[in-house]
Formats: sequence, structure tokens, C-alpha cells
Amino acid sequence: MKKILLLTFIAFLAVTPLSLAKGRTVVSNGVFQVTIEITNAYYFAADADGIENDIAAEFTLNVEHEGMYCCMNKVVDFYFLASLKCPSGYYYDYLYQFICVLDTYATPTIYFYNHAGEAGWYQVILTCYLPYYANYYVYGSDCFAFDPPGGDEGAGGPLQCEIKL
Ligand SMILES: [Ca+2]
Repeated sequence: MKKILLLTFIAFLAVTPLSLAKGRTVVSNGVFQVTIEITNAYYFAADADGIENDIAAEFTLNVEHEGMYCCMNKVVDFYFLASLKCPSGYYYDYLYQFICVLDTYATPTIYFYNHAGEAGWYQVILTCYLPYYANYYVYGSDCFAFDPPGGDEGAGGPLQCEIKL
């Protein structure tokens, strides 16, 4: 019976599409907890050049107090790395510093302008680096893969990355 269950589980993993392999990440340092979940990612023409080579990723950001210790400081400061992996294997990384007040829940959208210039699968990877004691960080990532229809849209304007709340 165990062999059947194991084989069924392996078969299920083998047929699960990559687009369903998304989840969320919960990062905690014992005082604060940051949860990031990418809910959607797609391409379209977002800027003035009119070329459908811009990528947007919608995500939820939840920052809350955790644990029994009372925190005097209600301000949470952490690093946020937004990465885009292109079909060619190239990565574009943008590092932000987030400073927010407890408890924060937001549904921002991150825009990668003029990045979708090649055909194939793209991955948006969002990583939170939360301070843990003096020189350490705990971190976690969420990933969303998608395949924009069409082919090579070519390069447009300059590469830019922007987060809108
Ligand atoms: Ca564009």
C-alpha cells in the first residue's frame, strides 16, 4: 500500500505544471514575521513605448508582530530583493529597503519595464531578508513562473524596476 501511495505522489509531482508550483514564503526572526505571496505575473505594455515587453508581478505583503516579547519599536526594517530570471538564464536583481510600521498589509505590484525581450518562460522571484541579531539575516523566497505568449518583442526603452503600492 505504501508503494502505491509513493508512486501516486511521484506521478502527481511529475504532471504538476510549473505555473502551479507557486506558494508563499513566511520569514520570521522571532519578533517580526514577514509573509510574501506572488499572486500573479504577466506581461503587457506598461510604459510609453507601447511595446508589450513589460512585466508586472502582483504580490501580497504582510508584516506583523510575532511571539511573546513585546516590541517597543513598531518599525520593521528589512531588505527586499526582486529578481527576474529570463529564458536565456540572465537574472535582473533589484534590491530595495522596506521600512514599514506594524501591522502592515499591502498588495503592491512590481513592474519590470522593458525586460521581456525574449520568448520562453520567465520567473519572478521575491526574497525577504529580515535582520536576525547583529550581522545575520533570515530569508525566504517566493517564485512565480509564466510564459508570455508571442515571441521576441525586442528591446524598448531603458530597463527599470518600480514597486507601486
Ligand atoms: Ca515597454
